[in-house]
Amino acid sequence: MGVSLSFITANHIGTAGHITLDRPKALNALNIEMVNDIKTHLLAWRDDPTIGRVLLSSSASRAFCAGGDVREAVSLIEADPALSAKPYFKTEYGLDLLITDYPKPIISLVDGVVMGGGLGLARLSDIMITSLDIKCAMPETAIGLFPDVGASHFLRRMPIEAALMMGMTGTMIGAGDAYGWGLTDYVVAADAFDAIASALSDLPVEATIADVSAIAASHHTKDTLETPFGAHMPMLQDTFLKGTPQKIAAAALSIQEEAAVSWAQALQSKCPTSISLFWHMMQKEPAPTSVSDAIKRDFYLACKMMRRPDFTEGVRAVLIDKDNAPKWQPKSLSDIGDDMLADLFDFGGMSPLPA
Ligand code: QUE
Repeated sequence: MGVSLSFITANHIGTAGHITLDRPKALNALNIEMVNDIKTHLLAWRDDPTIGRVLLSSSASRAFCAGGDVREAVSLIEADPALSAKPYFKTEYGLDLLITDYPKPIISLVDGVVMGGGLGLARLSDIMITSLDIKCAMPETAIGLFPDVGASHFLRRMPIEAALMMGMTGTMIGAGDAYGWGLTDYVVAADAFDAIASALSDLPVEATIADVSAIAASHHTKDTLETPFGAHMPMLQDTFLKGTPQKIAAAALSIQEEAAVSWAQALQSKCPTSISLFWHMMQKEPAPTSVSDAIKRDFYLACKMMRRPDFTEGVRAVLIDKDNAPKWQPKSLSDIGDDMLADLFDFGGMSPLPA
């Protein structure tokens, strides 16, 4: 009807490019159109000598970004089962690679929900600044996918037991634990975002990451941050360092503490293939040597996982019908053998993510 709606805004302010995610009703879940719009601006600004850096933020305090729009991925699979959701993952991971390799500093300003592909955007940025009030998770095991967007590289900033807890159970953490574990760089009051954005826009074009960091550091909170999970390090080690996913689930079941009970519940109810894939990727496969290597491997894995019934079933159960009762195939951690994992990590004959 001649009305064009865009789910992002892009503004050139001072020496900075500002990209603001603006799809608040979907918690800024990234659809293909948004990803392509972000790419277009990043590519134009990359060669623009009047732009020194790029800021990524959200128009709504409720959410920075809830992840990829996996409902869109599922509708692509239903429309063309042969092509499947390949164009969707190509587009999303393509943006992740562009951010990773971008020659100018990218700074994320993160408030509210930051999950999955949203945490990817935030953490693949050079500097991640969060508010005191974030809800941070890699929840993909709930939908039969796996922690992707380079998570097998960037989650290793944290202690491995914390990375495994986040990726296997999808547990949400707040700003204190994200900072304490090294996932985010700075924590500031949300009402400081405007001052930070304006200071970052006033820097000279040639300003460095160190100049950006100095501005972020000057706003870093003086409050003592709460670290509810940091207080549980021994329990995290007694659970997530116990060996195979089955052993980890058994260890969680044996601890009568609220946090461990919720881990046990997650490990019993979320997708067994997703949980096993993520554990295997973190503990058995060689660690990726760079975040772009991790993203490229994620593309192969996503191509395998989107053709399994668990992905469409998980999205149906959690996001479409919302019955929260997915029927996983296979249905338990004990059903997943080494042969199945070897097959998932065999990328022979597959096409790589285009550079
Ligand atoms: C696991 C996920 C996602 C999720 C929930 C999970 C995810 C995602 C969304 C989401 C949330 C709100 C929306 C939307 C999508 O939820 O990746 O379109 O409006 O994007 O348990 O991986």
